[in-house]
Amino acid sequence: MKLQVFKLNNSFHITKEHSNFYNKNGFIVFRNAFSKKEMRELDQSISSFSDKGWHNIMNPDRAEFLIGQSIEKISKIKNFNARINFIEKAINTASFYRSYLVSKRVKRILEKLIKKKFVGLMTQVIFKHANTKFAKLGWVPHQDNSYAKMKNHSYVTTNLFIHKATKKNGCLYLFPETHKKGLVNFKKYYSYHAKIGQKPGNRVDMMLTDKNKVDLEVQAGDYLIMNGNLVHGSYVNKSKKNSRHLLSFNYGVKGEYFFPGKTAKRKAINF
Ligand SMILES: O=C(O)CCC(=O)C(=O)O
Ligand SMILES: [Fe+2]
Repeated sequence: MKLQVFKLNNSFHITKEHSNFYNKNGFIVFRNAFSKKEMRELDQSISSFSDKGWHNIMNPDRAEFLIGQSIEKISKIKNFNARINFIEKAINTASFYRSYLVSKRVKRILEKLIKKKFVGLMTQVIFKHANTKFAKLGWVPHQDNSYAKMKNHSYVTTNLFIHKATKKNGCLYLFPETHKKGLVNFKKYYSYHAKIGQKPGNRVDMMLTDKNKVDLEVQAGDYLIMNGNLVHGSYVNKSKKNSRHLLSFNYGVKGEYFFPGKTAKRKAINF
């Protein structure tokens, strides 16, 4: 199946057609939701916290996570002032990321599209930086809700694409309409903690065919909104020159129970 993307106008007007597409397919991609400049700024601010292999960064909107994932880096900064400056940068970067997680724009899009009130739960940067160890991880078909375990389609993943993504540089692939099955059985496996040579993701116990698969070849600034029960995965980045960074911002219907998770430590953040 070919990917259909929807253009958003400047006032982020969500139509019945958008809601119908989302409800039927379990996802929607909006073009122009974010500017290339915004994507560059988000990317630049997080790059100070990447490690040598460009491992994912969990919850960049929380200073304690940015600092906790940079301990090695911080311990190498011998100069006192430089160390304090680094921590100050972590605090500023976290609030910059938080401002996107709970932005008016996201609130408007989610509430109009899904007609529910939401809270922010977690964020993650997934790099697949060209020619690095972690570029070689491709996620097996999984449902993001296998981690949060929310009822009634209450878990929603959104992805902001920092870079143009293609099959070659590790784009996502989706199986439209699979969200209709709800949360299915799966084989528990590593995700954030996956090591080189492993295939991250809680693989779904479901028959899937390539015929029903959509490759999510997108532009920088595109915005994916996906039902937490939609089955998806991703390719490895084989490109020698094109990195594929994305920001994953995740939400839950306000007031509904979610599983916090040992690593993600989801918590309700009000808009
Ligand atoms: O960034 C990717 O390639 C896929 C990541 C993903 O699906 C996830 O973290 O749940
Ligand atoms: Fe996922």
